[in-house]
Amino acid sequence: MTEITAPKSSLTSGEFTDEIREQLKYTQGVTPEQATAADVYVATAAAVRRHLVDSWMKTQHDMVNGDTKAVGYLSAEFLMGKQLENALLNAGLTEQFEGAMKELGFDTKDVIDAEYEPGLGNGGLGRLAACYIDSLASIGVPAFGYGIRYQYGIFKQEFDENGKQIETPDYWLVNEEPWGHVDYNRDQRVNFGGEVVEENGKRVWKPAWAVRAVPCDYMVPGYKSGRVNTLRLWTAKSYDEFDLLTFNKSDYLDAVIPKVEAENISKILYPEDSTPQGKKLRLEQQYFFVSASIHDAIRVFYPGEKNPDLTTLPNKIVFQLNDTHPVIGIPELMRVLIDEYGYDWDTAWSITNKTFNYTCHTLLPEALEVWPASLIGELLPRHLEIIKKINEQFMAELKAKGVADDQIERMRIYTDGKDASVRMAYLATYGGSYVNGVAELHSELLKDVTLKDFSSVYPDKFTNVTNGVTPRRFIKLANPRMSDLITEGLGTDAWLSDLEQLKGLIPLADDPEFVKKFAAVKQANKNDFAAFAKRKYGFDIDPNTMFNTMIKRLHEYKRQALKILAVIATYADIKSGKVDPDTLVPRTVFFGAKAAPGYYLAKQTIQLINNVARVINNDPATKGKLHVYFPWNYNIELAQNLIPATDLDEQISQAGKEASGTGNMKFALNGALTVGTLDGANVEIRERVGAENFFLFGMTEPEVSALYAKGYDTKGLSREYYEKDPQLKQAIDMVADGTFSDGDKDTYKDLVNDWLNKDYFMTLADFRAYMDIQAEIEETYRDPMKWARMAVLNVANSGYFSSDRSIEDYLERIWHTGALK
Ligand code: NBG
Repeated sequence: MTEITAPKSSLTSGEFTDEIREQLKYTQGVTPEQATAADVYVATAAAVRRHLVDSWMKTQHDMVNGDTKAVGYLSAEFLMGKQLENALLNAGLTEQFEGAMKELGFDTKDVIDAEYEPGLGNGGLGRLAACYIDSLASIGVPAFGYGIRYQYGIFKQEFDENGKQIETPDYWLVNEEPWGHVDYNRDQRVNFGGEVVEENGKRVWKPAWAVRAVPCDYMVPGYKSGRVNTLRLWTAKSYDEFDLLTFNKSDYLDAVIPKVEAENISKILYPEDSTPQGKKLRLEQQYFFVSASIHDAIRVFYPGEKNPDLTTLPNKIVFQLNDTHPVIGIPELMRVLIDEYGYDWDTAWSITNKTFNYTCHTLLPEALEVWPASLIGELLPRHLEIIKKINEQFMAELKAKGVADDQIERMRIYTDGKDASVRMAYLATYGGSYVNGVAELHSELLKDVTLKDFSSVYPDKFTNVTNGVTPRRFIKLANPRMSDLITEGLGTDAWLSDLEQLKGLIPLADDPEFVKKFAAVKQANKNDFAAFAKRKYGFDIDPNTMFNTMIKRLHEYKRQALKILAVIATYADIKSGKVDPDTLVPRTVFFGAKAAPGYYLAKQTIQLINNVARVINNDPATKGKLHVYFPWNYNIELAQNLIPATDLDEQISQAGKEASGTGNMKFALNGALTVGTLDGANVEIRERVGAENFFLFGMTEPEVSALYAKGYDTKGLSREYYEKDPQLKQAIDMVADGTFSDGDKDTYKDLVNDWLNKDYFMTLADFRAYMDIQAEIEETYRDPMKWARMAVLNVANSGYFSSDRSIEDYLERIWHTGALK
């Protein structure tokens, strides 16, 4: 085995140029003169991979042969973002790349732009998984990310001429994808359907069909660790490419049905699940990648062994269940141990229990998956038997512990009766060792509300790991100017692997020179963003306005509606002459958000925002004072460009609804100030950056609960807020009267109806507090040095929110393992 290769700082630009030339010639088959930016991108990717291969192999070798337990991060989503710059950074080849591009006559931007961003995730949960595998590799913990290589990622968002969201398929594999290595020789068979029969006193699953799971491996290079882990994403293939008999009968299309059915499993991220077929496909996906991954881990850790001693499995790998999507892994491992390897139930249970842990990422009941037992029975009959038996054992255990009958009933994993179903969160809580929430408040609410029955019986299972983000991508790559300034301020760049070192910036907040430089960095980033937005979207943005940003999935609980109502209210005040626009802080408001295709009110909100933008941006009355932009298709690239340019970040969810948030961390770390509620990780951000450097507003979680108890959403109490607040009333009336729909009063009627009669997420109840805090924000912004000082203190005190720290917490509290020696 070769030694761990430290980043190749010794490689010259000239040598790297030659390596790229060689790839162009032998892989791409083009001369440097013929090459396009896309060719150079592919060739560079291949050249970088070569520098990572030795470390990758060495890491795998040490993982299997050493005594350090590995982590298997099972996740339906990995939202990786573009790979090239990150791989260059972690391979220590950034400068060589810049030199090589000069020599070859290419603009680095064009080459980086040629990469198509893979969208194999929806939002925070998938991006968190990507940050975590970056940190695992950077700390040197051996790990696999296990997931699905969807052929289509999250939809591509466009807006039509009415401002409505249009979803188009995101065929990210349209061009050569140079990062993944498809490994047909390490495939796995995944069975489905059929029945379970009794044979020699044993339950035997006779599946009806099978698909072939083919892994595609992505290297996950650590930053300056010399370690490279693996992201293994599975593709579904058919064992029957083609049915010749059918074809010969001239049923050409029917001949490929089995192939199409098999390949559908990895076709698309989160298929619409409002139909029974959609539900079935989702469960198929979940089982597909989890089953393949579990078998893969056994193959990796017990190479060539016919009768491996799987009682040692928990010493080899610990599986983290990223939300409920991979929870079918618990009965799957039981089945593998009992049916395939002959272990008795109790031994299998003990192994399984030690091997799995569960992270919950939500408090919204609808996001905790519950599967109809009939569906599990149809697709995975043996698993349903095992789940029922787990449930029996569980209930007996609870009884033995003296738990009251009504509580035991509430805690059922498997619910009997005609709508029998399986509660995946409960299965995960009982079936694994630990359960964690993703921010302190969230973990408390999980313990005290959502999973209260469980925490009362198994208090030691519950813990918290507050989310984090990787500083490599979200500071170093996204914000090179600020990174340089930080390095200058601290006299070292060691902060990139130990983010708490940012604390060293605290004294510099009182150094006017440093604060001025910091403000200049922000301004330069804003100028850059304006240019980027012009290039990409055709927007004409004034970089000398306050950049006020709200980027995240579109959901009622996140309350984009609150933001847009506040914008409308300000607009109305200008129009009516109540406010002299010259007294306002000029502001550009940015939204970025995708709405789930079937989520009606979320889509109406998008349409409203687009039309508010259209009306305001074309009104001379607000010119230069208030503008709204909604760049479509929000993705990692947009985040990396917009976050460093933002002055004010919106984290305004209804308290008690946002499990954590991770955007909030990225903004604070890039010197944006936050306006936010006491929700999710906002609470911890505020604690750390200091209450005086955070714009807090709105009801707290207990206040929200109290207002529900009064019947806020059921008795239509929101209308009282509307009636008594003229500014709010005017804003809503403008939405209703057609101001933003060319006079049509019907366009937003469902949205308006919802606000006035239900308003479950209490947008109206928090409106006044929100307007008041915005006034305070304006006052603060008028003093640029004060604002910049607060921003410096946000950066200096947010080091805790590095995903390296989150991983250290997982290692200590849940995984009980560490870096390779
Ligand atoms: C999301 C939460 C966010 C959180 C991310 C990552 C799901 C189910 N949950 O608040 O809404 O930051 O997970 O933990 O996507």
